[in-house]
Amino acid sequence: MDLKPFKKPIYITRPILPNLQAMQDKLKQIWITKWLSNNGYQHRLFEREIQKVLKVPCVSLFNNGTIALLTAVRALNLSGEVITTPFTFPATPHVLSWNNIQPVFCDIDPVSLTIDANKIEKQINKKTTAILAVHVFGNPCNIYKIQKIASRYNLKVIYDAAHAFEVELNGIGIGNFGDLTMFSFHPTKLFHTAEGAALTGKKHELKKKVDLLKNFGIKNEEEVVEIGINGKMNEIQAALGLLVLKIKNKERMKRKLLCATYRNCLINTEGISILGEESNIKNSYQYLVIRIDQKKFGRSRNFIYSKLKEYNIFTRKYFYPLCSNFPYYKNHKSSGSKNLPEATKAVEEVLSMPFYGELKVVDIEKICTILKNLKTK
Ligand code: T4K
Repeated sequence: MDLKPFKKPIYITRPILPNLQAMQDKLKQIWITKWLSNNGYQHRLFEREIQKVLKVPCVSLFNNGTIALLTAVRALNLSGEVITTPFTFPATPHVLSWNNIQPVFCDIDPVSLTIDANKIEKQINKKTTAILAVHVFGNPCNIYKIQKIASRYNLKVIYDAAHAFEVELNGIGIGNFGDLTMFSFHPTKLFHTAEGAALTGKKHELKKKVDLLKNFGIKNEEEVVEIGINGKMNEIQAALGLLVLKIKNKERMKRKLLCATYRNCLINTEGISILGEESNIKNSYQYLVIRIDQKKFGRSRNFIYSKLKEYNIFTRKYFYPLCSNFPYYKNHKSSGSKNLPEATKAVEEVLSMPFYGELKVVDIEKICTILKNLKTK
């Protein structure tokens, strides 16, 4: 096998794009109507389609995932403290701080890397109003245990499902759990609308409130009933979403094959494991994440990350550094590494590998061979 550096950079991901002519046809429709935003035809159509795909009772579309989360926090009237994970994208704790809420960091489960439900209760106090958990890399949280705790202490639950598009647990869409769930449609996601997102839930009254909040709180021309924001998805995003929906299954199938290739190539490599696939969970095929045990592999994650760059392979250290180590969070008592031993360990060991349908099986085989050759003998 030719192990020279790749000629073109290999990124962690590339967005899928519909046929350009199909998009031009959509744009033509939009041009004719001159309706570009504010719950137009494409938006209404796309919202209905997404509801079916995610198998949820209620959906509200948004301009991006961060604004959707920000709105979820408002819609549920959260205040005081919210328990969350440090092993996530900055958006997760930031939406709490932007709402003047203290994020309280809880350790993660060493296998799923989601919040450790067994460690949540000890962080609850009088100020706690909710749990904001992340289905990180598409791995579902321990939702039944989290729901039990939330019911016992009368807490709200928000799920950040930015990575969990179409994930199902025993056939149930992941957006049916908790009070509200956010799905991101950023171009780094398997399914995307260039920028965009959805909030899902079960209660129609709550959807009404979310829809008001994402539109400045405007009820009608005479009444503004909430302190809202502009979170609306526009017609071009919605039109793109309708077209990307048609090609996302093909991308899923390609990624399934690439995932199997990574597994076959790395299965016997001591010190490298791939984050799990479970039979009762429909996989999002969003990320392909490996974990490197430095003692067994002989090399650190950081060494591998840097070395792969020399081959034009651009992996990502998601989610390094832990959010609890950001300057404005690090002095909180929940941020100490003693409180977060598993997160502190995982964040030094995980690496997100190139994973998108444009890659060929031979590319993955080459990436894995280069990786395996880095092992100390
Ligand atoms: N919660 C969680 C758990 C999240 O992971 C995220 C976002 C959010 C909340 C917030 O949702 P949004 O507000 O974004 O909807 C990216 C994304 O910007 C971000 O959406 C995502 N998570 C995060 C995990 O990844 P970066 O800074 O790593 O992306 P960037 O620009 O370095 O792109 C990575 C690679 O993707 C590039 O090297 C090449 C490729 N790429 C990227 C873009 C933007 C393309 O090929 N085309 C593109 O248009 O954050």
